[in-house]
Amino acid sequence: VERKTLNLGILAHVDAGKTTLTERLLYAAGVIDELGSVDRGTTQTDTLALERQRGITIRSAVVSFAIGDVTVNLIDTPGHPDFIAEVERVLAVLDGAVLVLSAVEGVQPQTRILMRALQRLRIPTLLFVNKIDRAGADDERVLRAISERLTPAIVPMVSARGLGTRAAEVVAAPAGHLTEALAERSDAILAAYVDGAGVPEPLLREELARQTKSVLVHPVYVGSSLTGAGLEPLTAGIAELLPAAAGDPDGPVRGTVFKIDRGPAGEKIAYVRMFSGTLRTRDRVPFGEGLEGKVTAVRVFDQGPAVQRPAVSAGEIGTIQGLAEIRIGDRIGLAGTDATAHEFPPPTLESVVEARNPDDRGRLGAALARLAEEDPLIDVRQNAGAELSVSLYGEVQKEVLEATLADDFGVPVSFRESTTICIERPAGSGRALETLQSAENPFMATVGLRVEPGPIGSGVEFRLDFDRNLVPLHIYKTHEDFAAAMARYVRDALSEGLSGWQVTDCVVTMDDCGHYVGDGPGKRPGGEIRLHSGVTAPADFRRLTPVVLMRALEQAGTVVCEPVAHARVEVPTEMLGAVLPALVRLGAAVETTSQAGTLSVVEATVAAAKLQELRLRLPGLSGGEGVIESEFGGYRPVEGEAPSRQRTTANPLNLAEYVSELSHRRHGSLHT
Ligand SMILES: Nc1nc2c(ncn2[C@@H]2O[C@H](COP(=O)(O)OP(=O)(O)OP(=O)(O)O)[C@@H](O)[C@H]2O)c(=O)[nH]1
Ligand SMILES: [Mg+2]
Repeated sequence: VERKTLNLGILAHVDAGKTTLTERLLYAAGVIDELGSVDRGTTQTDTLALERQRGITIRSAVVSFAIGDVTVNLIDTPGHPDFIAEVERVLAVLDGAVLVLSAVEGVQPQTRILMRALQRLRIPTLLFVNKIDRAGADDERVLRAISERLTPAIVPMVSARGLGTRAAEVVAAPAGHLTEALAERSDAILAAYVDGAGVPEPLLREELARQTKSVLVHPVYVGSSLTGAGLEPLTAGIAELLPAAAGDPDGPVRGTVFKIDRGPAGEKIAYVRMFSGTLRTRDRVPFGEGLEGKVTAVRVFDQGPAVQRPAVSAGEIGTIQGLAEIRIGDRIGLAGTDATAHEFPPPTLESVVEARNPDDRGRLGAALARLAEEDPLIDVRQNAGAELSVSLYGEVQKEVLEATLADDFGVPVSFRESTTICIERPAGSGRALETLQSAENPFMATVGLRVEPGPIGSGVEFRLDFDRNLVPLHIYKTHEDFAAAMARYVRDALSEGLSGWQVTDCVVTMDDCGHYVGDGPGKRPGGEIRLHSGVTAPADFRRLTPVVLMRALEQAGTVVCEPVAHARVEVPTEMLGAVLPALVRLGAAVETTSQAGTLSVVEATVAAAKLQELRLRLPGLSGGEGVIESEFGGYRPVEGEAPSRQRTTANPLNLAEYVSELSHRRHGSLHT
């Protein structure tokens, strides 16, 4: 029998039982002889000291086991929203997923966020309602919540008995339900069902697998990772209903890096999912943005921990060593990164981090740079005042960073209070031009740029709009190469706008272009400040772009916008009189108020900066009975005075300073 591979993600709201389920699956497959426990800190995943201390997963982890002829590479992910970036990177490499819920808590905020991402990416997903042994477990209620709040396209596979006790167990759901659910999306099954003849079991399973793999339905299992109840049907479902990895091992090499670890000597270990081709030890491969390197070691996950192998092939997950500059999200075999549209919102907080011992400053910078390789979203910044700051999802992530810096890098630090990260959007349109011949242009290039507002959420769109013959093909291979390089320069320049925040939701058009290749004395440009002479080089376009773009932006003006959250606040109705005015005082825009029995639900938009205050005040306002759920809700213009942020680089609007910093940079003095 040919073996198949399934790359399976385990996703859920925090504490639903992902790591416990992982342990249970490894045990059932015979990979481990003894069951570990999250509460004792003895599981196969959750191996970081911090994970064991806190009993939560912080980093995603890969383990491998077999179900019959299927090798399952399971990726256990963190459920805490502060570590959502770990989940984001994993989504790109999955063939299927199990979304875990608790039979007590049911559908939780993160459950909805994750399910939406899985659906957008069309990842076949089984649902597992865990913890049926716990007091308060109610599978019927959770099933209703699933169909109301996650998806109506569910197929209950089992039902539970003796809920809320250690003896809770599951039995197969009646076949009639399955037939009914599948008939909705299959004419053959519908015909047989209407006939009343009954559909043969193998045909039903086949149709269920087809509909699951096509993401038309989501089979739902229930059970307990703690007692093992319901694990058998779930395991069978994983092997049978989710699609095995496809891809040609003889095709071109193509893989995606989703995690980076360090070996004992500090060497990078990149986790790669191969989609096509075969990557061998000693192969030279292109990766990331135009880089290339030689693979010095390959390990492959195959029914246990990763083991040394000569090669990793299409469909497999392996680790590779030797590519010193590899980063998370890099593609291997093909240039570029998988930095497609993000599935989850960016971090909205940032905090200045200081070494407690001033002598540690240099080591802190190096440690943060290394952590940023493992987690690009922490986005380490150093401003003109030499302060280091990182972006964050929340306070738990901050505590974890603090502990990691102290424990793993020997650098005790303190964080300042977190502040929110704003963005800038252009207020109108602007245009600027610098030409090759002009006296004040220190660069050997002509660049004309127009900036206009784009649709909300559209990011930065870049276009070329000038005579194609003007593209400097002596330094860029093709028009496309030039367009891609310019788009990169533009995006880099927009990372700090007029008020120091990232500029987004805009369209930038390059409407003039010029270069100098030394074909005649008449064209030699003048200029007072000159960084180099001779023909136009890519650096001329790279350095001139921020100058022109910032001038265009200055003309357009920008609006500083702050992150907001959609909050759903549930309080006893008699407390509404106290809660509503408090919301308004916090600047919240109340959208709806509805009443269900003795409870009222208020939906409101709140500045992310006020959310923490609301969380802290709610217990007092609601007699300890308020519940708040919140979700990123985009950005809205700041009312009143707009906050600004110190730049990390010289402002291109001050040309003398900008040029002076560039020449310093060339000598490496500003690099950290
Ligand atoms: N009673 C009961 N407790 C469970 C079950 N599964 C997990 N738990 C407990 O729930 C807690 C969280 O379990 P984990 O496996 O760490 O949950 P997780 O989803 O991996 O959590 P994060 O990775 O931090 O999001 C632990 O105390 C587990 O012992 C179950 O089926 N029944
Ligand atoms: Mg976990």
